[in-house]
Amino acid sequence: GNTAAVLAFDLGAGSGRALIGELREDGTGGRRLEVTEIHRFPNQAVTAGSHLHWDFLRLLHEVKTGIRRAFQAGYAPETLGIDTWGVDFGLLDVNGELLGNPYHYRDSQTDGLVEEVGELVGPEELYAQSGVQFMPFNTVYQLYAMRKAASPKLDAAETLLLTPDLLAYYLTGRKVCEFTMATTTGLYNPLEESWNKELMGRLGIPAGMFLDPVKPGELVGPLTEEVREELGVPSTVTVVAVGTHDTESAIAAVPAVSGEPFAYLVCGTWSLLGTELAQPNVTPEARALDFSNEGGVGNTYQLLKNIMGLWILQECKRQWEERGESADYPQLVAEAESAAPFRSLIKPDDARFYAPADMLAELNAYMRETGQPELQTRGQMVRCILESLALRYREALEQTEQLTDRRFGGLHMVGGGIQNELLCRFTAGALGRPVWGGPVEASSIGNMLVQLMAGGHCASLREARQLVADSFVIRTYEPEETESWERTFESYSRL
Ligand code: ADP
Ligand code: LRH
Repeated sequence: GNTAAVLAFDLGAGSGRALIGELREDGTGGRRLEVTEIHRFPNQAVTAGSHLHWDFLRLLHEVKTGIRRAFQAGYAPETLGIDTWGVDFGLLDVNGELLGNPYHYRDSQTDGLVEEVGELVGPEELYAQSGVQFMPFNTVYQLYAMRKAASPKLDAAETLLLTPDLLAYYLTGRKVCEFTMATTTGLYNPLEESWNKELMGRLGIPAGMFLDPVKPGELVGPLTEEVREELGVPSTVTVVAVGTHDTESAIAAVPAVSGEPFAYLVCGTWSLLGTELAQPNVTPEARALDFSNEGGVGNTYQLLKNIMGLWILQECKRQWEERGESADYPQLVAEAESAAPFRSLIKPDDARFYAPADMLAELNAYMRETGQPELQTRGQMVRCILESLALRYREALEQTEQLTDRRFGGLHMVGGGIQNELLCRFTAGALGRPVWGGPVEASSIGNMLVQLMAGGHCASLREARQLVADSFVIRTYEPEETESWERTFESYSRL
């Protein structure tokens, strides 16, 4: 059919949202996707004892609230889909009950485990069998941490469900493992297209709790009767396993329609920069540059670099607000814009910025250690973060080109971070190439696109991306000040 309504839930590390997507005929033979936000909620991590957790039940509650509101507002979505951040999971016991509260990926239980597992298994082997960048939060390290702590939950677990699948389970009663999330674990072998049971055996991770992955677009099922009664909604809505990893949903919504290879940056809490491939690239070159191969929508693999991203700025903002200062994003960006350019730089991926207790102090410790002037004002700090990210994007784009023998004419930027137009401008300058910004709600939109494909409303990923290009304003940023950026890139590279 040519018209349809779908409901997307997109849960990021900082906030979650529910959006309705309506496919409409535009009166001239074309179609448009119209998007309306119906619910938005914070996602706040909670420290309990010595661990950092997600507030999973609260998130389930907010998802249910979103479903209720959609129907109350008069929409009748055919399907709904849920995408979330990567790597995290819950464990279910034999009765299908959740064993404890899911851990937050920034929990310190995985400190030092990249090195430890590397020594046990060999980094070459680990990379060749997973194609995943060595990040402390990868599911493999979280499960190994639980084994080392002799967690009884591991032995009691019958099924492991990654976060979006866990939410879908409590809505439908059906347990599935969606492919794009499976590839973030470090335990899935993309070349063999199967779970790496041998690795699980070596690390003491129970192999029996993993379900065979299903591809994006598979139907999970209708809402359970309990959920329908609780929310007062009809039985017509079906849950679809979309590209349940938010990054993959966002990439599905990149409005690249030329048919040529393209580069993208999914810009949110994290910055994911890369390009789309038909097959994973697990060569020693890709390992040396520490790139990930993440399973994507539409039989793709995404060769991408996970960059620390706007997390650094989020943490500064949180600290300023905790001190009682007003610090909304437009204000911080304006202060950065009035600060002097190219004063101080950081390497954003330095492990010290991953989970410091005091980000502001960490930034200045970095300045002292690298012989740069300390950051005295908020504007200087924000400017330093944004300029450094832009330079890091250039480095990662060049590495992507090196690994793929491709040359990109510009960079597509999507996600919440592109509301920061200064960052888009800086990125165009640092690259010396245009940046195409949009859409902001890329994960939700990509989530909708897979639902539309599952419902027979869109024939292919290519057609779906054309729909994005036809429906949303994409803003072009031409490079400015390229000579200064070029010089600064040299200083950055010497850091
Ligand atoms: P997540 O990865 O949590 O899903 P989002 O895609 O929602 O993240 O993007 C969140 C980021 O977007 C924030 O860290 C912030 O830097 C940026 N951002 C959000 N709103 C604004 C705004 N009004 N102006 C500038 N930047 C913004
Ligand atoms: C971005 C993201 C990213 C990583 C991280 C844990 O939201 O999904 O791709 O996996 O979160």
